[in-house]
Amino acid sequence: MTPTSIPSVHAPATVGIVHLGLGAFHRAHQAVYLERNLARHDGGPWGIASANLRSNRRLVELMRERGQRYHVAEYTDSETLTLRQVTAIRETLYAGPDGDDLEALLDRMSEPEVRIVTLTVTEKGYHLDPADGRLLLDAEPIRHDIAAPTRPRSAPGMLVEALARRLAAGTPAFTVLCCDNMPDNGKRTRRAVVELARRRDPALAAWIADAVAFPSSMVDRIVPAMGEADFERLRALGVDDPAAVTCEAFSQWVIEDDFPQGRPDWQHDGVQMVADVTPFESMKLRMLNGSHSLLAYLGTLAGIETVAEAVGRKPFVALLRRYMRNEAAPTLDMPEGTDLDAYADSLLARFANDSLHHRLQQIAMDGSQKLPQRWLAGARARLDAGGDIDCTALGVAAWIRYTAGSNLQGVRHPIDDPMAGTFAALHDRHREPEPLIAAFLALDSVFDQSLANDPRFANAVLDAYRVLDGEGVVAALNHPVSTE
Ligand code: CS2
Repeated sequence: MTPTSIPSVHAPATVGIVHLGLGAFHRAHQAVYLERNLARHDGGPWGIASANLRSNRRLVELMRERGQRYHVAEYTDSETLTLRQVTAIRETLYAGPDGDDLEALLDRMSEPEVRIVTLTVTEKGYHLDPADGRLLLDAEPIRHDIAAPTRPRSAPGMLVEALARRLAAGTPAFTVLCCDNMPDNGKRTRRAVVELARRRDPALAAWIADAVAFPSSMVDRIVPAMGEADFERLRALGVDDPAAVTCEAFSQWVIEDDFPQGRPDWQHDGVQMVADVTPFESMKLRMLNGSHSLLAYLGTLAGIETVAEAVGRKPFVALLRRYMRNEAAPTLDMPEGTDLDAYADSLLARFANDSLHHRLQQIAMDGSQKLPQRWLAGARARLDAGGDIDCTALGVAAWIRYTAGSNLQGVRHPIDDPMAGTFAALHDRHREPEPLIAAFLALDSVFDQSLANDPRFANAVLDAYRVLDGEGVVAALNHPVSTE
């Protein structure tokens, strides 16, 4: 394979964006859009300073050691690869409790030149109740940030402290752009920040509510965690870069156009600027992420390791088609001209990209934070319309079985979820399907109780669980539970 190489050639940009969450996704998505922007302008005011708040100090150091230059390997398929050098990230910081860059980060966030703060801190990084979006005042980092607001640990805490400093200095507010997979992600972020600020100073909270814009956005690019085999493949092509990321060629970013302090002209870089991102966000969450989660739990229970391996099996493809056509697409209210069948086809093609080793275990993590927006909101809408929810019910049953910590062959897997302790206790206490399912559905921070108490939903989950646990994944896929 001879990759197409795109070097980074622009003049160094000044920092105008601070990003919280220097993960693989940020480096393969937002930074690539900004790289294009800087290439068009030969530098300019929109370079990025990017920080990790809790983990991966090593990556921060690696980026520094390498002069903040890294590669993004974009695979169309096993034959076609674009290798891009990125230098849009000008500075990396580690502001974890054991790090020393917290002040440097807050200083950066207080500079007048910084006009946008973007975030990819995962769903749980906002410390909001997944079911109803309230700030979790009992969460340890939030309790910490209420007690010691000038030395924050959480992402909302960083935003509140930086905004407080800007207010005190008479510096205009920055715009906050959430890039995590949540519905109404701007509104949710706003809620977290304003509620936390209110604990500190109602006047500060009122200023934030009034002066700070929180546009919502939809982000999309499949960026699996890097494994040794991925680095090895790049080394074989002459790229020895421990900060490299591998991803698919596809990428999409839809942003609500609400940036009172200005923004990059990234509509020329392939970003869709819209008045309302809601339909795009719901489409992506329910169709793409919803399908991903179905594969993650059912696939892992069947002993399958990657997305591409799962969609290489007909019953899984059939399940995804049925789920998308009958349970996700009918709940979406899309702009004129959107072709959801074509979207479903494109998703299946993307999932089949076997150049990506996208591990199901990676997608399976944090289910408690993901299920409400991926499956449960759609299921509620489907039941209200008298429609099917059997694929979703099977997914929920698979998730509950998955949280027992082993697959159907008895192979153990770790449960990476803020509620892992609760799940373990429920599995310990309830050995029979009926009380177990009832106990899980009663978790009101995951399940909207009007859905959990709807017998059509509860019975379908219980039936699916029995088939799955008793007869296996193939039987469950071949005999979908009827919700009639
Ligand atoms: C995945 C997403 O890990 C997950 O939960 O569903 O990271 C997915 O790959 C991205 O949202 C694609 O844009």
